[in-house]
Amino acid sequence: MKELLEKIRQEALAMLEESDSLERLNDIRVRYLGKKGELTQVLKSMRDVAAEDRPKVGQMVNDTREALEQRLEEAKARIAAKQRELQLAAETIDVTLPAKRNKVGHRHPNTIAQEEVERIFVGMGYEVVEGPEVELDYYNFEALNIPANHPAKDEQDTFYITKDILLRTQTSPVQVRVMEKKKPPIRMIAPGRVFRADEVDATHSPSFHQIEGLVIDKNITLADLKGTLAEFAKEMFGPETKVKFRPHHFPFTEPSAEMDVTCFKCGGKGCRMCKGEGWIEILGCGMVHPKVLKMSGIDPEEYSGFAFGVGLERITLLKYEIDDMRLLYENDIRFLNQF
Ligand code: 2U9
Repeated sequence: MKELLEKIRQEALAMLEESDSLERLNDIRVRYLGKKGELTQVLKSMRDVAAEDRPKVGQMVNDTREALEQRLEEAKARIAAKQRELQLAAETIDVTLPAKRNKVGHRHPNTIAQEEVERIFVGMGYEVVEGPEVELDYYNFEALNIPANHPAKDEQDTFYITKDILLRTQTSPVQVRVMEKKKPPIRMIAPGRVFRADEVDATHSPSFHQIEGLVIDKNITLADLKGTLAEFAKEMFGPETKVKFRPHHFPFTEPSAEMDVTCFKCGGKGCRMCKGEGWIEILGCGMVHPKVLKMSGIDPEEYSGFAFGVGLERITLLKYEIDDMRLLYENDIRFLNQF
């Protein structure tokens, strides 16, 4: 028995010395100490040992078991340390290598133009306000003095969801909601997506963006409108930019006008950009109609205001001299990479 135990011990220890993986260690453990392992078999055969020898033999089996378990643990630690060493060597990072550049892309030209407009008005103390793209007919039309029989309300121009709910055709409803909630003074711009049932071409899309502005306070006059928009034009298109106002009509403003800026390409002489005119139409504007103020709970006797609206895509196309609006929506990387 003693010889057998010594043989098992020598054999197992030699195997442990030579093993170089945790899987191999496990195999050795199972082979000697497992349920059907060699040492376990010896333990089972104790029945055949004479009663007076049993304690001694039992002690020897236990010693062998303990020795094997201890060596097993040592081998485990040795192999784990070796593996960690190899792993660290394989994962060494050369911090002197040049860094790989991350491709992060950049903002869309429309976003760049929108943020530029926002920056200018925020600098003049305006708040940027957003509102829902799905709107009530009341906020999109009624509250803006656009009566039921107005051509803009025609099914052809507006995407209706139900009789009373639609996709907003302008961002004006955002301003109406602010007027209802807030006592003047109000100084805000409302940028956002709007929808009109237009066919797609170089200058039209069923979904485009506007930035509208609204100022309401005591004693606001046409002079405030002109001064503010002239300043905006200078900041946006260059300090030499001049503006001119042509009378126009909008249901929500009275009087109303369209504003042109001197062509920032030729300075007003006339070129391809301004189609020889020297002037480029930029936005619509006017003094807020007293009816519009009244409908949203602002007393037109006490307060007055001005409003304006800019088509964002128009500004983007001009700024970057792009001749087709569709390019802004196609997301062709060869086009977008240029900005
Ligand atoms: C309230 C009162 C008045 C907003 C205004 C315009 C003039 C205008 C166009 C520009 C190009 C629309 O995208 S476009 O086709 N907009 O000309 N918008 S005044 O007037 C308001 C807004 C809200 C309560």
